[in-house]
Amino acid sequence: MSDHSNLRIASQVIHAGQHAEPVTGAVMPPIFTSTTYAQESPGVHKGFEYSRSHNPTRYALERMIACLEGSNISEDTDASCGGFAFASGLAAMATALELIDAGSHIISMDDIYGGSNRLLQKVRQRTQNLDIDFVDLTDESKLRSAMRPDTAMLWVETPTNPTLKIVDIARVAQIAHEVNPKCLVVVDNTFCSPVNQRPLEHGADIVMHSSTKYVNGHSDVVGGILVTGKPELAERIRFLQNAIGSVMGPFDSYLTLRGLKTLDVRIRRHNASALRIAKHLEASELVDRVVYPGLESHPQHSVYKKQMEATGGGGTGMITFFIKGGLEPAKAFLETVSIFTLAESLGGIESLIEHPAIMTHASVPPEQRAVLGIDDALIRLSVGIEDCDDLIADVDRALEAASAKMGAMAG
Ligand code: P1T
Repeated sequence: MSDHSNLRIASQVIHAGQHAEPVTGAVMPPIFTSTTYAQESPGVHKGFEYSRSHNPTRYALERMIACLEGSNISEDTDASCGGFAFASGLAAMATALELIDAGSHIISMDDIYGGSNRLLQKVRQRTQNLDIDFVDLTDESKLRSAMRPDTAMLWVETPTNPTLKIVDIARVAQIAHEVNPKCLVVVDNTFCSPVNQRPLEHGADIVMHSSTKYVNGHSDVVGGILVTGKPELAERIRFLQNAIGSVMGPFDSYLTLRGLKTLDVRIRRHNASALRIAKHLEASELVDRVVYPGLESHPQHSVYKKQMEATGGGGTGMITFFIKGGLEPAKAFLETVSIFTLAESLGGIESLIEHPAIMTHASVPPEQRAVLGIDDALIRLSVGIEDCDDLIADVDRALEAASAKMGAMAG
């Protein structure tokens, strides 16, 4: 296989880690469904024994995402170049958490996906006796006071779900590694994809994705990814992926690889449309506040400029905004849109809209939601790749409905 690490990302998403299938020359990898592989003599085989441990279709996806995230591990060192695919984003996270011992101290970003929060607080605190501190990692002094010499993991999500805070990965990785060089810095890169942000380049040890979102991009596969650029960590993750067994299946691996091939063109459109819509919402007097990395009003806009790629827009297709008047106008907005679908999830080609307090973040304890500002006025948009003028017209209709509701409430 030729080295694709020097290509630009728009070329990498087509070629990275890919080689023609050796028997037939097929350009796209076949979907290898076989669960097991014939051996010539006990223990003598072609590198494939059993499909949980090794699957050629999954390897093709894993090598691709590893290269996109900037892992330099060669195929000779690790069969999937430090990339690992799982049955879901949470399965990837659960496997990453197995890298640390029972009773470990872990610091997590305070604002993270509700399901990630639930896995930490409602499962691993009990089963792994994890000692977890939720910290606002946009404030370095808070991280410095929370870090301990034995802190085993720093869990970063950036931009965060749903309030789109941006954590300076290089700074927090440096601080964590200064206090404990062995602390594993893991970055959930779901809201960006490697086109907009590559955390390994900023000092993270591991990148995680819910590939259900931008990486697959078509809202038809649930999956998760871990990538590391460190061979020793890759060996440990490979062991855990096989030992725990929550692997991505061959059909899902094929679909996700197919989706990845258009990642660069999709992301360009997501970013450009989201920037336009964010500016449009910011100009509306019915909206209290818009949070979007590419807007100068974003509190961490300077970190965005340093760390994320704008890629034709503002660094992501995700927008969060607070509508005036609270829950009733918010509901009117959510019920009126017709191109945006009211649904959980994000990162697909179709536009989605949701209400985090009632939907994706209902599992976050209400006191914590209040501190994070996930209130009834907060609406989250995942801007798809439809014609942006149609999306803006849809937003305008919904704003009118919200305005009518506000008028009725005042009257
Ligand atoms: O749903 P799953 O593939 O298991 O991934 C979980 C996950 C992890 N990390 C982030 C940042 C996420 O956004 C998610 C899933 N999020 C949603 C379903 C959502 O609507 O926010």
